[in-house]
Amino acid sequence: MIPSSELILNPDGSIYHLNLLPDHISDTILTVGDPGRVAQVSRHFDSVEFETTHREFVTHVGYYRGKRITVLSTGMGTDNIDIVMNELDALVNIDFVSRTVRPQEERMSLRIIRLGTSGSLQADVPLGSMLATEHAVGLDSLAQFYPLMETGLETEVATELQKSLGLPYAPYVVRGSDLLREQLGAGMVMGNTLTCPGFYGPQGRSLRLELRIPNYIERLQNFRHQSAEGEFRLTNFEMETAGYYSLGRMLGHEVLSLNAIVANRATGEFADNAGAVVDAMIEQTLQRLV
Ligand code: R1P
Ligand code: URA
Repeated sequence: MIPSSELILNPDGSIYHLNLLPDHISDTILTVGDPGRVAQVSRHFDSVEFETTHREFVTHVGYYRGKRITVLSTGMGTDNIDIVMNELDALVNIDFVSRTVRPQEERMSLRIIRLGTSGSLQADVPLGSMLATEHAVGLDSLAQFYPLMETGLETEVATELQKSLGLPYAPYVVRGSDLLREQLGAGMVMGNTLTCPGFYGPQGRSLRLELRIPNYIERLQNFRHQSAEGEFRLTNFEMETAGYYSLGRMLGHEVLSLNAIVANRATGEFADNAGAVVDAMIEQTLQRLV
């Protein structure tokens, strides 16, 4: 039995941070960083059957062309993704009455799709692109606390990137769901996404503080790893994807991160129509889900 200090339920039986009951969610979940973006998604629904808000976690559940879909905001950073992934998994794979993990044959695999914004690292991934993440590279520390199993290629990339940046620790590298990427990412740029524990220094932005790693952006732009699978390069920055991909692998959920490119760090531009780029990605994803 999982004690109430570990599996924390609110007085109405809902899970602690997300404020959701098991019946509230669907098997397909769209996640966004910005709480304001939840309505940007659900305004396309035929109807909304349930809404709740707790801290940065805003949830709308409804129907899009007859398909039940949950859209949920996560806030920023992989620390929030630790909460979102563990609590979503608990909603489907833990019995809240007996406080026990469901047997393997009763466990459910969710489809979780991040619809986020991102900054491109490469000049040939321009503003307005939509990018589907193949590998996530975590510069944050979340996966250090879990038994993440990495493939040979993932470990090689992590080790080389650590060397190339002179980092005191190895990043973690995780490939996401090929199935979801092929289904929802068709025609998009396929990329390898660097998940950073911050928007400024960790993404090489220096306003008043100098950065410790010299030529940080150039090192990331020029990083290459050759393998039988081809050439690996880093394409974009954001703040959540590696959290999703690592916990998705360990918990058994299909996860995909889709990125609307709103900044380009190679050319120094920021999109003046970021909202429209995100809208296009939302509409295309909804259409592909039904
Ligand atoms: C930073 O501005 C935020 O934007 C990106 C980053 O991952 C970070 O959360 O994603 P969202 O637009 O989904 O929040
Ligand atoms: N989100 C990020 O994390 N970085 C960017 O440059 C743009 C959006």
